Amino acid sequence: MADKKKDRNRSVDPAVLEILARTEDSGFDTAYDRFLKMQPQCNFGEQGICCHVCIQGPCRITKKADKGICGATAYTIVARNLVRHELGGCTAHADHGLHATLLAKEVVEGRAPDYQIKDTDKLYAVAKRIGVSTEGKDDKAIFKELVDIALEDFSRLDGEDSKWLSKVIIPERIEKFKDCNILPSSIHRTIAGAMAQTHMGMDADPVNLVFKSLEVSLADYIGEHIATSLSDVLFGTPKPVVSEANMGVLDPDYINIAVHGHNPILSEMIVQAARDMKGEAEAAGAKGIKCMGICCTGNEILMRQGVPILTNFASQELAIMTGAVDAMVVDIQCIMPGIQAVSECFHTRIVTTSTSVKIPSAYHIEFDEERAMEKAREVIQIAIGAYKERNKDKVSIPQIKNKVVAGFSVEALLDLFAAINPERPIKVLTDAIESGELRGVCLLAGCNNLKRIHDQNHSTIAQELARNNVLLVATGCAAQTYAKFGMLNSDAVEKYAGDGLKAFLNRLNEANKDKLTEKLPLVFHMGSCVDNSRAYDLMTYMAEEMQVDTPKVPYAASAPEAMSEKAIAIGSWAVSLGMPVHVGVVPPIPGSPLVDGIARQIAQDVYGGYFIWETDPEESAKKILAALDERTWKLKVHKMAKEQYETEAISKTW
Ligand code: NFS
Ligand code: SF4
Repeated sequence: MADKKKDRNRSVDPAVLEILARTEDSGFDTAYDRFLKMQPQCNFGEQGICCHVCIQGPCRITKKADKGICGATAYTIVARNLVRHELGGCTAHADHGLHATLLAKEVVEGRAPDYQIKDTDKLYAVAKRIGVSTEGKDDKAIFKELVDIALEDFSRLDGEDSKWLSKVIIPERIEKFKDCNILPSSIHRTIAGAMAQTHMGMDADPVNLVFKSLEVSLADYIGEHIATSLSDVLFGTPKPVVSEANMGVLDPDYINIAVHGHNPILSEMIVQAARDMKGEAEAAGAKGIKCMGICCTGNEILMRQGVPILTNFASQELAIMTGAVDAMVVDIQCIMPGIQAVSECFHTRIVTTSTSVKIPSAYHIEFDEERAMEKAREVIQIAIGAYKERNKDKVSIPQIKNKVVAGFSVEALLDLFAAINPERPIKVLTDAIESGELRGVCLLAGCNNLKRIHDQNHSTIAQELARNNVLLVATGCAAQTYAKFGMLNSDAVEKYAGDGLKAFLNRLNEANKDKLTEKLPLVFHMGSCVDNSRAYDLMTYMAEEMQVDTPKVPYAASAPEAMSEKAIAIGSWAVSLGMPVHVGVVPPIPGSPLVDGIARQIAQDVYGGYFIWETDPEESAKKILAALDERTWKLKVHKMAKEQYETEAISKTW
């Protein structure tokens, strides 16, 4: 059936297409197959007007029944579902951030001997930002104070404002959040309050619920910022690094271990243990052990260790279908349960490691920070055992991989800029925007979603924006698309960048030529999804340099193929922190025109940021460009007025 084939081939990744093509009728059960079986998907769910908050439901809003059994209308149901989606995202990031904080506590207390403070520069920088004095204290004492502040930000119950948030965003934003009463006190307090507020028979006011959703999103931001900051101290702040990406990184002569999930606490140890256990691998007949990443833990170890990217979210099962993955070691989040069934057709072992992520029939090695290296070695032993059972006849690896230059933390970017302007590095970027060389900055973030053709929105939107001289930063599975597609290297600059972007990057290349081993890429990979906090730090520094509130900065975000609840939480904080946020998959909101209107229009009046829903990639790029141009144009007008009339024409606040 030609049509079925066309639909099943929902990807523009050539490696994925190759695997899909040769498994057309072999009965594999992958996301690409299940997506087809799932059609048509329920329209009530898609619109957000299905409620099952209580078990009188599910209640669906129809022409005949315009209220749920309790009397909840579409706007209540949509807004309440939105809060609950964001809670899903916020709790995931909070758990991740808390895990990093608790590990940091163990390090300080000497209970996690395999980890240490790796980056003292970052420790000092975070301490300075959060307001911890470093005078006369040793590193552990400083780290302890930071950990205490972070723990308090998770657990405070006395209603005091979040300390972490108030230190990392500009004061104008904090005032704004206080005005609207959405400044979180602590992450767990916000989560509990929001969950209670969405219980049956609680809040029915859509505006009040939307404000709560924004408070939840800010709690999400705190969790992310803590996760990134403490991970950098523990594992190092990323610097430019060269690697490669896509299925061709699998090597039939090696034991191949895919690490999948989100948590560097595990993957860092696996990578280290794999290096140490080369001898065992050779004894089993392999040339050694190769680690490679899927999803955000892959981004973490790419950024810090140069470990290659195997694939991104949508195609995680297909990686196993190469027959060359000996073990897929997973921690938390974005792990499709479907990997287990696929793995059973091969010798591949799925190893779960977190007490909150278990998959029936998979191996489970409970990770333990106090015995981290020992546990990592146990996991690798499983991979070595599996390798001995690998069936060579089943191995078929698409010979596709591309060179990747990644590792662009904000610190790394500022370091590049400092080669041109050592006193005020960020001015290199803001000047390029003010002069019109660049049209702005866009953060390309987020997942894959089978509702779209896998990787198509990601790649097309980035190419269009680059052609139009937008500086691109990327995180999450979006960044992995660019890695796989050869868009994280300098060849891509030649191919896709407009003249302004080319000139900007060349100037940086020239100024840093003694330092860089590779020319700069088209898209700057900033890390995992929690590292969207890096992307907002960059916007904050730009706002400080330009002396404006963040909504005036020509900086947009796009989640071209958003899927997870985490993406919804991220999109919402990006809006409340002042970004125009494009989403390439319409979230379940349009069932209430009122809530939809708040998200797309009213949010702008209040916060300066707003959502843009657009599924077509070319149209998406146009809308993002228009959003950036509006801001650059306003900045120009204000600047002219200021010069002409010597007035403070540009107000600092939104
Ligand atoms: Ni972000 Fe990363 Fe990927 Fe989406 Fe999942 S891996 S945390 S949620 S799917 S980008
Ligand atoms: Fe239906 Fe109201 Fe219960 Fe929701 S809370 S399921 S709308 S009765």
